Amino acid sequence: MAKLYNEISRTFNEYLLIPNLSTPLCIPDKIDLTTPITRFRTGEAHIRLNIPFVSSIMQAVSDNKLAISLARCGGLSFIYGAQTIDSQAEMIRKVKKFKSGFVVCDSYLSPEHTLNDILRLKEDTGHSTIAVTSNGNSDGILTGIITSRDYRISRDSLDKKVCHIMTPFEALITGRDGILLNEANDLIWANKLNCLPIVNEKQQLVHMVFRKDYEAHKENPFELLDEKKSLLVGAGINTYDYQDRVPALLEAGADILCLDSSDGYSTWQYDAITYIKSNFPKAYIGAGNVVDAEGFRYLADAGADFVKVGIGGGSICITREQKGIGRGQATSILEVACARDRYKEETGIYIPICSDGGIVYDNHIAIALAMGADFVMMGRYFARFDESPGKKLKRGNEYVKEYWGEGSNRAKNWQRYSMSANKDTLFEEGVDSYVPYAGALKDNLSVTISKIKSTMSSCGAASIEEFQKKARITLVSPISIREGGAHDIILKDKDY
Ligand code: RVP
Repeated sequence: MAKLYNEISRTFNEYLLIPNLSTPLCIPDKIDLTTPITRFRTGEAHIRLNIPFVSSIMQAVSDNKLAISLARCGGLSFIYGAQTIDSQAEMIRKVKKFKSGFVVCDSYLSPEHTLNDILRLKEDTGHSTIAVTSNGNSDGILTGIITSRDYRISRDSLDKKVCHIMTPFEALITGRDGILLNEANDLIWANKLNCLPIVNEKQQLVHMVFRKDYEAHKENPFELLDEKKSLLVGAGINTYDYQDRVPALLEAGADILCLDSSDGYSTWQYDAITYIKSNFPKAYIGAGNVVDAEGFRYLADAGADFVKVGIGGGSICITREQKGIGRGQATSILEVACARDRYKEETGIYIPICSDGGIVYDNHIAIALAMGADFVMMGRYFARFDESPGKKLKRGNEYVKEYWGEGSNRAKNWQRYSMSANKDTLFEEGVDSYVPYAGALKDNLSVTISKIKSTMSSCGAASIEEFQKKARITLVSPISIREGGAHDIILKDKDY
């Protein structure tokens, strides 16, 4: 007969935290949000995030642009794996090459192009600074720079050639490749420049530094950096082509990998982890997703560096509806966190767990951490921002961004869902949707972080570890949940 669980499977929304004594030791400014992402024994080196957020392994979420923005704020992205090995490796390379304040130019023309070409390119890229090179490509010799101050649309003919519009190389002040950001900024200020092209010994353009970015790059205290000062980045992999994909991603500089599957309690994940650990002993690899102690233990024994928890809770996910499998996210985290703590007592090894999917409100993040998650993975949350790959569209009076599940027909990520190498998925486990557009990642993240710190202050905790030890959590009735929002009043403004 089937085993029937006695307890109800619950979500984050059904719980609240009871405040503890707050003291000057846990005011928001003193709160440390760093958290482990790879397994360790006490005192052993391991990778830590500076904030407990990672972005989902999804085509609508984690490309190189979002990865750069999130790592600059202290979190980490797992670049989506449902793409060719080459293009995923290229995205990883772009993140690793990113240098704060050094912009990679995306607008090139040759001296023979015309003002018309300038206007068209500006429209396409949204950027007004254009590099002029001998062949019109990034590998040509830099011959000049164009900015919008170099031409007047009302006076100049659209046929006017770029070579007559640009500021020629000889008249430019440039920096040498290898220059430090503060040296570049000194040159900008001393020469009253708006933009400083950085060139290599072959006179090719390698970067540009802009005056307008000065403030933005002065300080990013939580940037997640490796020992060479490059941003950290993760990559999603599958259980089918890892023998080819993993070496390419590691070669490109991926700092941590994650097996991406809707159901990770499988022999395929075990085999993939043991293969990767024996062939690339320095590689870090997360695995999942699981929802119970057995699943956790299986992947922990296989050698997973972290374990991802959650089936069916994602905002775009219809796995529970389609297959009847899954578990409430809160119940899953509580059980897996216990299993993780037992594993630590037994073996001395701490394996971080990640709560993946189903975060609707910022308070759910705090509750997930309090329940034992070391960090959270979010898709919908990040899909709303400028930096995500989805298109921004206007629907009625509001702006939205596209957000589609990896189990949708649009994503065609059969490797995440299939248990055989059958590329024809017969049913969808995800939907194609919109999410409200929310602006820049950094602005939104800073509000979310303030809320989490404020919750931790109320609970008397100055670190995530302390929060997990001290948290007191209560189940709430449906009526109490209703009481949690504004109620029994007439709201003046719905967007409060
Ligand atoms: P959410 O943050 O609630 O949008 O959930 C994102 C998570 O949902 C992902 O990290 C992944 O685990 C899961 N997902 C992604 N695609 C699908 C699907 O199509 N069913 N589910």
